[in-house]
Amino acid sequence: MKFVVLKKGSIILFIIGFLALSLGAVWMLLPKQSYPTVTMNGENPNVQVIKLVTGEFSSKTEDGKEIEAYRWDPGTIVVDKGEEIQFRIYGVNGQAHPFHIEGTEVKGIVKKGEESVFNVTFDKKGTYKLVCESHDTIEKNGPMIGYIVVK
Ligand SMILES: [Cu+2]
Repeated sequence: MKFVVLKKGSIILFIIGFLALSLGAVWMLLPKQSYPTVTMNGENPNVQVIKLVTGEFSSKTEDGKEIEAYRWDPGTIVVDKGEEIQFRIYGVNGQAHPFHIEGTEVKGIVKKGEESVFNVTFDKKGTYKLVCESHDTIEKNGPMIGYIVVK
């Protein structure tokens, strides 16, 4: 008759190994995509939603001249390559901002009190400019240019 002799140490090792495998299996089954600090789209969790507004800085120089600059806010956005992004841009300051994103087919207009919604996926890494065609330079009350960093 043969007996299998189990030492206390080997039983503990077996239990630890079993627990590690179980935890690994649970971790593998968990959903992989999470953006803890960015709003997710409730209807489609695979689309990352980025919300912006149009803003305005205004001031007066010492000789009484009014100066102003329109801005996208936030002005810099970081997204992942190959990820579907939904932009939701709400018009607060300025009547209308016709825009395009350089290096893409994206173009549209943001009007005061309205939300402009479009989806875009960036297939190449780089920094893309969101350009307001009415306010793209300081002379035209800009620069109203946002930077989309695709990593
Ligand atoms: Cu503008």
